[in-house]
Amino acid sequence: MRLSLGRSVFSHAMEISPVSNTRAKKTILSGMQPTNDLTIGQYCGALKNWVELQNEYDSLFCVVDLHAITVRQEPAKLRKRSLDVAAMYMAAGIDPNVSTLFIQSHVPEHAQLAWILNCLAGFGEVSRMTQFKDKSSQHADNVNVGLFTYPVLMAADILLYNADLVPVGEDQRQHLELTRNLAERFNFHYSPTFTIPEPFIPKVGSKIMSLQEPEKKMSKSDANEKSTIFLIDTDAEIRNKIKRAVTDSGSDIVYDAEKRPGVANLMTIHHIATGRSIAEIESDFSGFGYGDFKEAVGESLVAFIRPVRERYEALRADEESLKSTLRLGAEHARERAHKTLRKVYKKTGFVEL
Ligand code: ATP
Ligand code: LTN
Repeated sequence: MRLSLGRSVFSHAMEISPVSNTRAKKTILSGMQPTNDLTIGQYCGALKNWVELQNEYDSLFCVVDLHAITVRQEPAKLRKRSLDVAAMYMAAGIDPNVSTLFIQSHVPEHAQLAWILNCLAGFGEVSRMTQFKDKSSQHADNVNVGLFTYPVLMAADILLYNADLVPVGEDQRQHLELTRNLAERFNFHYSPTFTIPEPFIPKVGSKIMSLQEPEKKMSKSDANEKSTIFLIDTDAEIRNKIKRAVTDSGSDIVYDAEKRPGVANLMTIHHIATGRSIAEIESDFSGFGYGDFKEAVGESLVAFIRPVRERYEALRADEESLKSTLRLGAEHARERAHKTLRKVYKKTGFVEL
C-alpha cells in the first residue's frame, strides 16, 4: 500500500495530483460489501445501474471492506474478496477510466467522518434500522457496536463526496433516509455543507428473490447455494439452479409477485438477461409451461453471465494491474474526501494548526 495514511486532515499541501471535479455533472456513489462473491441480485439491484449511469454522472464506486467486518471475517478471505469484488465491478462494465473505483479502507476519511456523524445520530433512530434487526438475529453471537452503527458509516461514504444520487437495491432505502436526515441535521446545526442525496432504486430488479424461498431476498450469504446465482457460476450450475428453482402450483407464465413470487422472480431475471419486457415475456410464453420457461431462463442467464465471468477471470488473473487501478482510484477519492472532511472539522470546531 503506497498511500500515505498519516496526512493531517488540515494539510493544505496535496501529495497527489489534483483531479478536476467541476460539478458540471451530478455525482453518484455506491458500494458493496466484500462478504462473498456477487450474485445476480447485486447485479440487478445495483451494478447494472452503476454501469448505465457512469457516463452521465461523476461516479464513484467503492468496495466497502470496513462495513464487511461488522460480521466476522477471515482476514485472508476478506483480502481476496475485496479484490474479487473490484474485479467484478469492472467485469460488469465499470470503466475505471470513467469512474473512480476504490477500496473504502484506503480512504481513512470515511471512518473519520463516520465518527462525527455518530455524534449526531440518535440511538433511537439508528435502532429502527431493519437491516440491523435482521443481521443481529442472523449473527446473534456477535452483535457488535459496528453492526449497530453500520448505516452511519454508509452515510459518511455518501456525504464525503456530496453524492446527489445513490444507486442501490430496495433494502437500502431506509439507510438512505437516515443519511438524508444526518446531512440535514449537520447542515442545520453548523451551516450548509452536505448535498442531500436521493436514492436511485430501479423499478424492476430492485429485489431479486431467493430461488428456493421466493418470499426472501436473494442473498450472497445464504447458506443454501441453490438459492443464489453467483456471477461466477458455471453454465452447468446456472442451468441446474434455475431448473430446481421453487415455483408455485400454477402452470401459465403470468406475472403476479404476490400470489406467484417464484415465477415472477424468474420473469424478472429473464427480463434482465434478455431486455424483453414483462409483457413481452408473458406473450412469448403464452401456452408454454414452467418446464419450457425455466429452460429458456437458464439459457438466457448462461448467455448473459458467461461473458461477465470470462472478463472477470481475465481481470482477476492480473492482480498487479487491478491493484494499480485501485491505488489510483483511492488517490482520487482521498483528494476529494479530504476537502470535505477539512470543512467538516473546521465547522465542528476542531483546532487547525
Ligand atoms: P447480501 O444480503 O446478499 O449479503 P448485502 O445486504 O450484504 O447483501 P451488499 O453486497 O452490500 O449487500 O449489496 C450491494 C447492493 O446490492 C445494494 O445496493 C443492495 O441493495 C443490492 N442488492 C443486494 N441483494 C439484492 C437483491 N437480492 N436484489 C436486488 N438488489 C440487491
Ligand atoms: N449498506 C450497503 C452497502 C453500502 C453502500 C454504501 C451502498 C455501504 N456504503 C454507500 C451505497 C452507498 C448494502 O448494500 N448493504
